[in-house]
Amino acid sequence: MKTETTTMNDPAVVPAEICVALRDAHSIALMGHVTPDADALASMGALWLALPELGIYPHLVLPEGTVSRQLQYLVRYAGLRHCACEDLQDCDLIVALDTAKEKRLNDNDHLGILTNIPIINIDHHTTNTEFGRWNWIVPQASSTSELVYGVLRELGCQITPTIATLLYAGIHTDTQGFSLSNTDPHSLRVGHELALAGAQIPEVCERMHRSRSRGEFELLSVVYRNTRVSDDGRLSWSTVTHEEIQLTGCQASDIDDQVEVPRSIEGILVAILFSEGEPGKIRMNFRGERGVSVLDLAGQFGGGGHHASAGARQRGTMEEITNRVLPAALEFVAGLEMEAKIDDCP
Ligand SMILES: [Mn+2]
Repeated sequence: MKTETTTMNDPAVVPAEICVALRDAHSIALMGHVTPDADALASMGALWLALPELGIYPHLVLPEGTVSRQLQYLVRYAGLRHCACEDLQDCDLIVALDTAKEKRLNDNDHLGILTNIPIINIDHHTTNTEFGRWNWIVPQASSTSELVYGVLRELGCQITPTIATLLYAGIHTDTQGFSLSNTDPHSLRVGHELALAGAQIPEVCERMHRSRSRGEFELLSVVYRNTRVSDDGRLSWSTVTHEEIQLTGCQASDIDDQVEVPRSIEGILVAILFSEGEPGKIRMNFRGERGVSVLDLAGQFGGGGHHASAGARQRGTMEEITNRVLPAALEFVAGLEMEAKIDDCP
């Protein structure tokens, strides 16, 4: 289907066409990406809660079993409910949120029903393929939640404390508590406005940072134990095999931000976590520090995402994939013209 708008760059300017399309719709399917994170859940949930006020009937496509244990509190808190297939029969619009590619949509059984329905695509992934009829892709935005906040404001929706808490959780997570390089005046301003609207910040922080299960804690200890650093101190990586994940009692959906463990070492420019959620399928999380873009590196292995945060998947054993990826990663960091240490930290 023909693309009607692609507006980029400014998280504060909501394309008018998107608001018109939302207002004109009768029944909407809200979708996020597979293994939804807090940003995807919050973006979907906020629209789901807010749109009925405008006489628009949204349906959440959020198949059972796709939300990690750590994020189920958001589902419970906002009372999010996965729609039935028959609910989607009358849908005249899809809103895709936080999803870089159409095939990453978390839609399982629904795809058949939803073909040929126009899509509004709201996202902040640099590698978004602009698969929608209307695309609002803002790589500079901290999160899709930040963009959804703008949409709700533009539509004149009330930002209830529940909606504020959801969106705050989305922004908080994608900025890691406003600590990553995507933290800027606009994301801080939206955070501020959400706080004023009643976002439950201490609860979000406790859920995000101090609510690990024993299994997730064990999984982290495996990631710490398996962390390695290159001789030049620029690359760090860790691995978790399917067997190791199973031994901790965790599942593939529990692999989320554990790449922060190898990333946390001083002087690291690129960190990678290799995880085998399903036997023979290796997922890679790439992170770049101090402005280093890992997009090209992830792209070499069929992946994508953001400059500072990208992912890829490959089939093979852990040994095969690390043997394939690590030489490329070592070569990549060796080629970076950058000192491995910051001398004068703020
Ligand atoms: Mn996001």
